[in-house]
Amino acid sequence: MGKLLGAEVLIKCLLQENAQFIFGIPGAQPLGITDAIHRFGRREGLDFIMTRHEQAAAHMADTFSRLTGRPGVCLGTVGPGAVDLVPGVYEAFVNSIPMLVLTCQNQTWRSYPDHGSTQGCNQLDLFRPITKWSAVVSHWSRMAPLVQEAYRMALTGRPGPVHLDLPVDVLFDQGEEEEVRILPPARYRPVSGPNADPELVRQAAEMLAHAQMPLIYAGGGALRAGASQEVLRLAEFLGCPVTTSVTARGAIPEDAPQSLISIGFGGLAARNQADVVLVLGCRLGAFDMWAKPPVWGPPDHQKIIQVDTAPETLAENRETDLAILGDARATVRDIRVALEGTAEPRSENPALAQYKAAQGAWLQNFENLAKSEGAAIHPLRVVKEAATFFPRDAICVTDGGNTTIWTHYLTRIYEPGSCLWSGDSGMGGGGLPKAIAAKLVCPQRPVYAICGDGFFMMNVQELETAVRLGTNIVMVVNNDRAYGMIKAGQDGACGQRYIGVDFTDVRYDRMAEAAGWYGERVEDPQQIAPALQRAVDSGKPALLDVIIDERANLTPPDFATVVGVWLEGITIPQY
Ligand SMILES: Cc1ncc(C[n+]2csc(CCOP(=O)(O)OP(=O)(O)O)c2C)c(N)n1
Ligand SMILES: [Mg+2]
Repeated sequence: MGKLLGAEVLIKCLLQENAQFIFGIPGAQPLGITDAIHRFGRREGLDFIMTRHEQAAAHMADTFSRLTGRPGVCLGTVGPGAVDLVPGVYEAFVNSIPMLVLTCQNQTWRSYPDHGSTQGCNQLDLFRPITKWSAVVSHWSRMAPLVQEAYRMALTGRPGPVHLDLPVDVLFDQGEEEEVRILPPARYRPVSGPNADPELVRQAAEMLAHAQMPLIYAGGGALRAGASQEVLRLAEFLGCPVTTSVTARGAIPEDAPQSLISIGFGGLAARNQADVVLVLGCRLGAFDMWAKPPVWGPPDHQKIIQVDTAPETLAENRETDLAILGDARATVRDIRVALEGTAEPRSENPALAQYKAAQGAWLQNFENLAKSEGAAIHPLRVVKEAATFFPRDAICVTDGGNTTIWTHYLTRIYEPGSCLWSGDSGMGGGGLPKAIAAKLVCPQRPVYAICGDGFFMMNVQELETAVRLGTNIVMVVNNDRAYGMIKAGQDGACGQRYIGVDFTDVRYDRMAEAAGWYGERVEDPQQIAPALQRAVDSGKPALLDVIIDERANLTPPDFATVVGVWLEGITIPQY
């Protein structure tokens, strides 16, 4: 046995977790890490993916996690590199996405507190509010135990990003290989569960068996747990509908017989009228309308069974009738097994057909708008053409203000990890890096992104990354020359006094071409589908710069509801 650098111990621990990639930008302090990847990491299955901004690296690590279930890893050098990671880490934190955030740090003897080093930064305090856990590896001997603890923290309870700060002297320090315990994950963290208390499972089964109109509401925890099949089996047994939170689309196929689209009238009615709701892995936050009336039923009439891996999430926002600590997939399976032993399968609840009919009528309005042949392209036309063009297993990324709202209306999602967006964080700018990472992680699946022109430009530097990695994605930029969503707010609330919302005309297609992409500007609605075909046929990453009807983009559906989520309780004076 020989000597190992601190950086080598780190890489060996990441290899145990099958981390596959470190996304980031190199620097002087990370030299030990990148060189270890070059010398043996790559050969053994861990590569370095360079981005052109650390924010993009964090979004890519988040995407890796969503698509593989394993925490993505991102890296920034001390000071600026660490600070640049923040937006992407924030998004993962808000959405409970497990991730390992690595930052390099100046020498232990001149940090905490820093006293004048270049790039000096208190990175522990920087990341504390946007990670679950944050630690400095202050000695070579602590590297393996702290990496292992980081994974344990990221993956247990409510999952989320964790942060390790790596001083450069520790990374280059050497120790005896025999003194370090590089272990397989099962030796230092749970690899499944937790399993629910059988008595609570029995009570849940009884409540569901006696319900008039049960409903299953699947959140991000159900998505992460891979609960799809179990949820559908339970719904079949109960003959009941299933709907998801807007951030857990794909937890069940949206065309499954029991599925009601999250934002659709059917799904909303079911949420309001169900007498027992089984909530799976969901915090019941603002986008869930806090699980309170008028959207949900009042607590006296609607019982809630809430299942979560995080005890602090149970009953956080809505009082529960039964709180169960447990993994969504295992708990749903246990409830079904308990039901099969005590009750008969139920025929389909008659309400489901009514909800489906309401959903169909609601959707029809948008389908009609999407057929619009007007010279100015309606945003829904773009969404519909793209959703129709790409196959069922495509991954759809969306990033934009009103563009994101439109995209949710006419895309249908059929499997976990197929709808990537900022969710509860509202974080703009992740679209391009997420699409690149999705293609890197799932090269067999078509990946397309529908982005607003505003948010697309927030990480436009990654155009080069896509070419370098050979990730042939299709990027559709909905070009209204504006921060449309904010302009819409100024339209409605500020008497059309527009400020800080209008752009000049930019040829996004030519920017993409300059980076080696296929690019095309689309101004005729009839040309959207042929342009998508040319994009795919180009054999390159491809960008369609679609000039959309800027007036139409100011009036997305249910805009007042969305604004109501942000400005709840606020009265805006009229001038
Ligand atoms: C990083 C970030 N900055 C600002 C905002 C506030 N914001 C919400 S929507 C929006 C406009 C987005 O414009 P665009 O991407 O062009 O989409 P559009 O609304 O025009 O369809 C802005 C600035 C945000 N959500 N995220
Ligand atoms: Mg815009």
